[in-house]
Amino acid sequence: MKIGITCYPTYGGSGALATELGIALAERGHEVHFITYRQPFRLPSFLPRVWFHEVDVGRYPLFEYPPYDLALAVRMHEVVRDHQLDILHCHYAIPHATSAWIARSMLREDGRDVKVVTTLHGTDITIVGQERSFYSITKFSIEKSHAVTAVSQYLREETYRAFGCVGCNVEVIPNFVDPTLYDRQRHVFPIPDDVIRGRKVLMHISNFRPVKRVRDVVATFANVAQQVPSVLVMVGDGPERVEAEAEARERGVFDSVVFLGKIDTIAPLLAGADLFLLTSDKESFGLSALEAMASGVPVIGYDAGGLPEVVQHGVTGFLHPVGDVAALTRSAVQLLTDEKKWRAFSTAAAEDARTRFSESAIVAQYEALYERTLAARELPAHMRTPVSFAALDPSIGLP
Ligand code: GMT
Repeated sequence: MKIGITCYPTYGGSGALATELGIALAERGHEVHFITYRQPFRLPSFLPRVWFHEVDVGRYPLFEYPPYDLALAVRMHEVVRDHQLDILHCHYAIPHATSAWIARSMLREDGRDVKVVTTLHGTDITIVGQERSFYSITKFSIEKSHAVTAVSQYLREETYRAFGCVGCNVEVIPNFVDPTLYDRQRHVFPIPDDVIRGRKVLMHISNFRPVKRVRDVVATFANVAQQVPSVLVMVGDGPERVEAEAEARERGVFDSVVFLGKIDTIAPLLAGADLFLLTSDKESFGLSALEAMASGVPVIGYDAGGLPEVVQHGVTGFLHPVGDVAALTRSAVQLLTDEKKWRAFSTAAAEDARTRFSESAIVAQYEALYERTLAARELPAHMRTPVSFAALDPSIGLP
């Protein structure tokens, strides 16, 4: 098949997953075209059967807000036309699924067509998509996609709850990891010994957005450090980094926290971690938690969103109610002070990541979805049963 993939190319789970999926599809013999404004951060410069098409957004002085959605639609239209793509796979609904709908409408004017698959990743449904300014276009774009997937059961249900959906089918296809890359044995931990000095390593990786509650990461660490000699490695960057730094200063642990900023290749870092902390109050899946698990790192986090579908409480990590830093601390100390228990959790996490979230099995699910979508005949507009998106919660998004 010939597949176009559009995602956010910058640091973030949806872009990481979309890129890994594209690479895996190309390895299986498909032709893959990434269409976005920058080379995705996890895409190496050259791979057989992989193309990158940059979207150039004109910077005319009149445009206070340059219309990226339109430039993307134009590029999608060109790439589908010039490379005869079968599928446009949009990761994150806004604005990608909308641009795909425009591109498809333009193609149909030329007597061509393409099938649109949209994967919902998280805040496109749980936060941004529910904002008044985006609600109806998000609903419309999901409705107009030929197939829609969500990365967890939680996100599927949240899509139905927030947008209402009669006569549509959101399929759950979970995220996956490359088991050969996220392997504890394979890497040398890059942080020098004179920084770690024999202490336990707690790690957090994210885009430091408010939803991640990074102050809770630091607060948990500060409590743990009083009982177990340890260091906190913070990977990534974003609006709440200053808050995390402030929390570290206020709690007197700033010297034991290493802020690394944005790092593209995290597998070697995870290979040296003892615990992974993820304290989001809404996490549709938690790809970084899965990458940690695959690397044999137990996860401590909140029992929120789709994270319980990834982390098995008491087996591969511990999950506690949002805000319960004391419980996070207890679980962390328990694992860090009981070597036998830590080893059991570490082994279970690595195994679970490889079985329930196996790359080959999940990529095959996407292939099957593409095939079904291509095979499905579309009824002419006048014969289609209207899909009704009735907002179940009247407070969301409606004018
Ligand atoms: O939804 C977002 O804020 C962005 C997105 C990203 O690009 O990091 O994150 C979401 O997609 C990831 C990949 O599917 C999931 O692992 C994350 O849980 C999800 N983030 C949230 O739900 C906050």
